[in-house]
Amino acid sequence: KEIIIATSNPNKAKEFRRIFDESEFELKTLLDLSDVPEIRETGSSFEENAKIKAHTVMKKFNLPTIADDSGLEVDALFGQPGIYSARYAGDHNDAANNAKLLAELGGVPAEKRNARFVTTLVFSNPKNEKDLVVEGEVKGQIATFPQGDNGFGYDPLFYLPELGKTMAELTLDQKNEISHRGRAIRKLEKEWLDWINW
Ligand code: ITT
Repeated sequence: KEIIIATSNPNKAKEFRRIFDESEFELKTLLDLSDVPEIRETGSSFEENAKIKAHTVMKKFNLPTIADDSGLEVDALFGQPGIYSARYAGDHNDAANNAKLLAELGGVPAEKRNARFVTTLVFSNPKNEKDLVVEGEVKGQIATFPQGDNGFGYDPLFYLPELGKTMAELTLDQKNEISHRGRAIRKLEKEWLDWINW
């Protein structure tokens, strides 16, 4: 059974693949497909953007399609960068995004650096009229300097107090166990059995 993950982000793709490693599903991402239509993330929420990605890709390839729209919400920045997480500092550049985040939080003390990662997944299937939508989150704090080489995006700055580590110091499996994305994917797996018409 083929499922498309409507992402061009190789790191998201890796996290999805690990969870579906031993399943009956064959995952394809936008990195594996040609003639991928242009996708414009013009929505004003994670859900709207995930729907745009899922619908654009599902209509083109006529296969069950999951889209992930995700980001970082920082309390002291009133929820920013939020849906603009990928392009916070201009273009899609993790190092520049992290530098900007640290600058914006300059002087903010540890107890006011709370944040969450959030993922909204939209699963759209040609044979189902409605989408399946789930969300996953993980809470943490923004560190004052980056640590760790794993993961991507804001992971080196996302500190998990219970583990005493940043997300970038976790292995792929450890990240998937606690992350917004891992949680959302497992929720989706539970719900889709009652929903999907293959
Ligand atoms: P696709 O739209 O092709 O899936 P994208 O990277 O543009 O890829 P988003 O629009 O959902 O995806 O932006 C998500 C951004 O949020 C991502 O680029 C990171 O900056 C950040 N982000 C999301 N999940 C993250 C994670 O698990 N760890 C670190 N940063 C994350």
